Amino acid sequence: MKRMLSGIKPTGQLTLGNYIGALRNFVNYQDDYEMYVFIANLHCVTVYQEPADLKKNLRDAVALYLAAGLDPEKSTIFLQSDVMEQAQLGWLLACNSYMGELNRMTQFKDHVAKGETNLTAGLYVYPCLMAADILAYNADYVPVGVDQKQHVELTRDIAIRFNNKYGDTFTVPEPLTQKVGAKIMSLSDPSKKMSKSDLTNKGCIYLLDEPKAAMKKIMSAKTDSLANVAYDKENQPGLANLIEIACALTGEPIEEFTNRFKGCGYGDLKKEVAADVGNFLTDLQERYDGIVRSDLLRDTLENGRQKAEPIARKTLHKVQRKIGVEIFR
Ligand code: AQP
Repeated sequence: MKRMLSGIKPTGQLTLGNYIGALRNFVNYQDDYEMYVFIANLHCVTVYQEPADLKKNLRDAVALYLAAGLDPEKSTIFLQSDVMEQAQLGWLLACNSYMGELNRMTQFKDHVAKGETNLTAGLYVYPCLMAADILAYNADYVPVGVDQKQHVELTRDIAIRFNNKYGDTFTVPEPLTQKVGAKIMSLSDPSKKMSKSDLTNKGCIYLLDEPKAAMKKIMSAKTDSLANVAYDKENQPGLANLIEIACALTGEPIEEFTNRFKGCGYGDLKKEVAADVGNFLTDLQERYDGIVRSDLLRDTLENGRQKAEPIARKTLHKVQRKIGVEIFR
C-alpha cells in the first residue's frame, strides 16, 4: 500500500477551505493508502500565537479531524511535536537547502509583501521542516491545496539533491491536488484565498462557525454584475467559488449544478449553497461536540505517536549515518 502524509497548522480555527482542500480528501484516501495525518503545531508558532488560544485550536483541530471522518483505526493521527525526530531532521535538511530556494517561497514572500515586520527566522525556514515532516515517513503522496504545492516541490528538490549527494535515502513524494476545491477563495474578496487569518471574518467560514452565521456569510458573498450563472473562474470568480463550495460538499458535478441554475438569479443559487454549508456544519459540529471532551483525543494522539515515532527515528538515524554525524550507530 502506498503511503500518504499531510498536515494542517491550526493557527486559528480550521476553515471550510481546510476542509475542502485538505481534510475531506484525507478522509477519502484513508481506505486506499497508508495514511499519516499530523497536527502541525510547530508550524503554527512561526507566527506568534496566544498560548491559550493555540492550545484550544490544537485540541479543536484533532476533534475536527475525527468529526470529519478520519478514523484512528485506519489513519495514524499525531501531533508534530510529539515526534521529536521530525524537528531534528528539519535541521539537517535546512543544512541541505539553499537560501535562494527559500527566498522563492511565495508564502514567505506574501508576508514580506504585506509589509509585515519582525518576521521570524522560523517562518523563513519552515519549508525545510515541512520537507522533514514528509521525508521522515517516506511518503509517496502528499495531498495539499494549491497554495502548498510549491512546498512539496521544494521537498522533492531537497530529496533528489540529498539522494544524489549521499546515495538513495528518501522516497521522492508527489503532491496531489483535487480538480474541485483545491483553492477555496475568500467570500468577500474572491481574488484571495480563504484563510484562517482573515481579519475581516466575513470572507472566511470557520468549521465551528454557528451554521446560521455561516449561511449569512454565503448570502453576502461577493459575486458580479453579469447576471448570468456560469462556472467561469476568470471572469466570475466569486460565483465560481460558491459553485465549487456546493459541489465539493455534495459531490454534484459542476456542470450539473450550473445547468440547474441556468437562468436563475444569484440569490437562488446562494440560498442553495448556504443550505448545503449550513447542513454540513450542523452535522460536523454535532459529531465534534460528542468528541471534543472525550478521551478519544488523548488516545488518538498517543496511539498516533507510538506508530509514527519509530518510522521517523529510523529515517533520522539513516540520514545521520549518511551525513556522517554519528559515531557509533
Ligand atoms: N482556501 C483553501 N482552499 C483549499 N485548500 C486550502 N488549504 C488551506 N486553505 C485552503 C489547505 O489546507 C491544508 C492545510 O493548510 P494550513 O492550514 O496548514 O496552511 P495554510 O494553507 O497556510 O492555511 P491558511 O488558512 O491560509 O493559514 P494562515 O492564515 O495561518 O496562513 C493545506 O493542504 C492547504 O493547501
